Amino acid sequence: MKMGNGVSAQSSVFSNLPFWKSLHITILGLDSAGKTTVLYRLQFNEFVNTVPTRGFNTEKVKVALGHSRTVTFHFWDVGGQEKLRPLWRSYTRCTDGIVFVVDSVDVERMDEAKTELHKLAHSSESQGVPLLIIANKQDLRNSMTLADIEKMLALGELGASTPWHLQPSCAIIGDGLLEGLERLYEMILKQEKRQKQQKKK
Ligand code: G3D
Ligand code: MG
Repeated sequence: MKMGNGVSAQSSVFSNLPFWKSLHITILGLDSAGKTTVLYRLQFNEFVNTVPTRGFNTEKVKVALGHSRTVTFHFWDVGGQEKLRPLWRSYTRCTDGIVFVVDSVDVERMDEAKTELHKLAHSSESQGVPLLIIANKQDLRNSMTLADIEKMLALGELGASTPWHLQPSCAIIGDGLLEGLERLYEMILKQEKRQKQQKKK
């Protein structure tokens, strides 16, 4: 059997998620937003000192979500420096969900983050892929509120075909991360169901 076509066959049984099912999740965002901190916080459940990501980091992490479900997430943390952003497309081609990390303190670059986020949501590769937007660094005194971030990122303009959730977090201590993943997981299940129903029509 050829492997390449396995994805669509698997997603048809997605609602009864088998225990071995692993979700492909891409972590994106501007450089220094906290992507690598999020990844290693989830992986080791502790704070790890990070260095700027040149290529990408990848980890498989088993995460215990609510209702005693364990889901394996295969995370791809891609560098966010401007020269690396064209690479994002190749990671989002077959992703089940996208985690987009923003620095809640970086007012100056919020507009740049918005541009990249909307580019991503409208690219053909990631059309309809659920988005978990992490408002990171909420521990800092001068962090923007969720309402401000929602407005500055123009999340309301993402369009009906892209499910999204905005999650406040502090990646250094891990606050909000599991909650966010839980929401992402639910959005992925919903989207799969919706796509299955559309195919039947
Ligand atoms: P990136 O992978 O998106 O480029 P990193 O970002 O994970 O490398 O993080 C960039 C810097 O932000 C790091 O600090 C990291 O410790 C810090 N950071 C990440 N998450 C949080 C958070 O929730 N709160 C605070 N206060 N800082 C955070 P350095 O000093 O190493 O640049
Ligand atoms: Mg990094």
